[in-house]
Parts: sequence; C-alpha cells; structure tokens
Amino acid sequence: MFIIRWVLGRIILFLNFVFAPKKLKRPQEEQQKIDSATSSMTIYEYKACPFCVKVRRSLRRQGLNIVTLDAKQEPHKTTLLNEGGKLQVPCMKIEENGQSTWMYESSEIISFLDKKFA
Ligand SMILES: N[C@@H](CCC(=O)N[C@@H](CS)C(=O)NCC(=O)O)C(=O)O
Repeated sequence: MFIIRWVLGRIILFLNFVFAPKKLKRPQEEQQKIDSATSSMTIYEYKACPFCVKVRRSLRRQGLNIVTLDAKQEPHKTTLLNEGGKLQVPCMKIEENGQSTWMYESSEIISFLDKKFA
C-alpha cells in the first residue's frame, strides 16, 4: 500500500512538473502589495498529496507567493495537529490581529484566495 501510494505520488509530481501552469506575472509594485498581504498566510502540505498539488497549481496561476511547510516534518506536524485541530493537508493558516484561523479543504482555500486576489 505504501509503495503504491509512493509511486502514485511520484507520478502526480512528475505530471505537475511537466504540465506546470503558467505563473501570473504582475507589475512589481502590485506584486509587492500582494506579497505583503499573503505574508500572514502559511500553507501546511505534503509534497505529493494531490489536494496540495491542486492548491500549489492555483497559487502559481494566481501568482501568489505563500510559504508552504511540509506537515510530515516536525515541528510543523505537531503545530498543525495542536493548533489547527487535525492532521489533514492542505491547511492554510491565516494570521490577523494576533489571531490565527486554520482553513482546511483545498477547494475552500482556492476559492478564498480567488475571491481575495482575483
Ligand atoms: N477534502 C480534503 C481532502 C484532503 C486529504 O484527504 N488529505 C490527505 C492527504 S492527500 C490527508 O491529509 N490525510 C491525513 C494524513 O495523511 O494524515 C481536501 O480537498 O483538502
């Protein structure tokens, strides 16, 4: 089972690399404003998770530079579990006014970012 999942993961990564979406290019000033807005966001992910790949592709399409953390590694795994509430990826942490919101579900993350930055 582990081997099958590992092979499928590599296939997903390979296809994602070959068919990488075009990264949106913005004027530098506009991109800086967006980078500043996204600096409060972090995405916890697994590299070969298909839902995480879907989110990463969307980030590229939207030209969003959001930091991603590997939730298989410590301390990110424990942080996600303890602060987010469950070990499920992708999960986006949004920090605002000293408060953190943890958003699970790839479709919800993509549509949130689409609405905010489209
Ligand atoms: N409906 C969720 C599915 C996410 C999901 O199933 N993620 C898997 C990895 S591909 C997960 O986190 N499983 C828990 C684990 O591996 O511990 C989404 O679209 O984000």
